[in-house]
Amino acid sequence: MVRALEKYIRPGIKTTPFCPGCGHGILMGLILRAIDELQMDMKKMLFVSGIGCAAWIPSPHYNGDTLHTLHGRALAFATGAKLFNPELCVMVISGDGDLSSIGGNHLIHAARRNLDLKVICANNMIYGMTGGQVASTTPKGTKTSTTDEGNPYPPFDLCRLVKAAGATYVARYSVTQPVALVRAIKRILLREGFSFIEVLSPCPTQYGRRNRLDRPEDLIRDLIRRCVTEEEAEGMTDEELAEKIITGEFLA
Ligand SMILES: Cc1ncc(C[n+]2csc(CCOP(=O)(O)OP(=O)(O)O)c2C)c(N)n1
Ligand SMILES: [Mg+2]
Repeated sequence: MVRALEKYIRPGIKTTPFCPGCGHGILMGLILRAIDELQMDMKKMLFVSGIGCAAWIPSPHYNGDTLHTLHGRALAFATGAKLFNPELCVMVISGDGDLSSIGGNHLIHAARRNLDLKVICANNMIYGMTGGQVASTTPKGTKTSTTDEGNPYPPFDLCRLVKAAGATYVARYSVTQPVALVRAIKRILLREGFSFIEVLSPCPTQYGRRNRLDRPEDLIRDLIRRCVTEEEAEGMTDEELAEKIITGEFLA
């Protein structure tokens, strides 16, 4: 992370818990870059996370108010904080398992109510912190510690899910698209209503090594190869699209 962003890190923090090649550290820096570019007042912000590797992104690293809550319940805490103090800019940063597996019901109902919350879901498509179990976002066929022969079920498309539920801003970017991602984070910081960004974040330790992508650069290259825009996707056959991930702003 560049020195200019160090002021946003809580004094005394020297390391992060992230493995080499984990995308969560990249995301941690990009959120701070968006905050810095907008000169947001950290005293008017609250960062809420649940439990998981991704939940460590704001807490304890960010030098502001953070709530590190219960697994799956980040949105419930965020809702309470926002209702109690509507002036707060409340940003939820948590994992795919936390927000959409155990926390899936909170996610759809927060979107349905169009609560003024900024939600960033770090999607590594697995339960990283607890040993690489299958999640609601794990692609069909993927090997995990609980699906040795490949996940038999299709994953949630989180963007379509929250859009259908009532979110008013929905986007998906990968940590390999930092410029577009920072732009999207700035947009949600400046708007009102339920805003959701799904951020694809590689996990070499739990996802990669079971799926022949064990070196950090393999997963990064794989993400760069697979991410396409909606326009690029339009000209592709179903077969070509099967392994692609469509990124961009889906509702703005
Ligand atoms: C009620 C409850 N159930 C299960 C757990 C165990 N647990 C902690 S984190 C986690 C999964 C986190 O996955 P995700 O949100 O995707 O974060 P990642 O580690 O992948 O970044 C699980 C199952 C828990 N802490 N509490
Ligand atoms: Mg995860």
